[in-house]
Amino acid sequence: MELKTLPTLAVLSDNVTIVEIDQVKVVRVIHEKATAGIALHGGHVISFTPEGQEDLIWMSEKAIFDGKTALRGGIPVCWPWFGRIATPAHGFARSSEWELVEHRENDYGVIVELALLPTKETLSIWPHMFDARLIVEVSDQLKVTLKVTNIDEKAWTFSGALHTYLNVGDILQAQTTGMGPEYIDSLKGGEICQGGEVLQLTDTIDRVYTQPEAQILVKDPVLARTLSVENQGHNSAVLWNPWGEGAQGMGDMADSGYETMMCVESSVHAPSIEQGKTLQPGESHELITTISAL
Ligand code: TA6
Repeated sequence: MELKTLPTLAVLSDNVTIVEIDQVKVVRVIHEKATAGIALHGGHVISFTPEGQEDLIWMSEKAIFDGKTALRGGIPVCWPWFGRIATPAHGFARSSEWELVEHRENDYGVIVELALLPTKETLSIWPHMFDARLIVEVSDQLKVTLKVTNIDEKAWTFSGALHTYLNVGDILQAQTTGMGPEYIDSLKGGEICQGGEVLQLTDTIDRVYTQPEAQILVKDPVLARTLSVENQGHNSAVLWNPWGEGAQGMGDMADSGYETMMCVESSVHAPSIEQGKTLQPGESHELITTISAL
């Protein structure tokens, strides 16, 4: 995503400006360490490009920036649930308007904080009071923290994911390690399976790995780098690629889009809306992903 050339709508500081892509406002960070974009629609990171690198994040050239549709690519914030266990799929956070609450910067990098608070609409979908923050730290690496706090008088339960689309040179050549030995295969009706150590994809994949290692590595010989994903506050890591047929079925992904992306997600997976992580009134939880190129 070429952010640097977009016209500036507002200047917030030396490193932080607001730009617009169609109907979506984007917080643009330009720092000597890296450039990044965070859309207010969805609280959605759409780009992270450390100086001298290709973007680490894949964004669909056909993503729909109409301010309503969830963006295809980037880091969708799936919350307060993951998947199709309720409607809308992956929760409402990724299609809600977030608010920019803070930005700070120094020589090390820039921190941008967005907030999502309950509205009439969110309460009609999910009747709970919450305070959700997305803290995006842009430096040599990208750290994204989804911090959710229960500000209700009763406990509530959530699942979710930071659904990162990684940018790879060629999916057929990318080698992934660290996903762990066991996965739930969403393409086989949730069957529990055992996996190999090195994954090199040749077809569609949709798996929830239940024992991921602390660091997941994606070796990319084409872009001559290895991407590192380190997750915290999760109970699983999802690996997804729709492959050709899946891409053809999506209006917002080019038919060949699957060839250069791979989702490696930090997830709190749950089989139903009643299950997941429960927060008592006043309690918070942080779901984190840290991404870098080695
Ligand atoms: O994370 C994997 C997944 O849940 C897949 O099942 C796949 O459908 C994908 O997310 C994308 O979902 P979306 O609703 O964005 O089309």
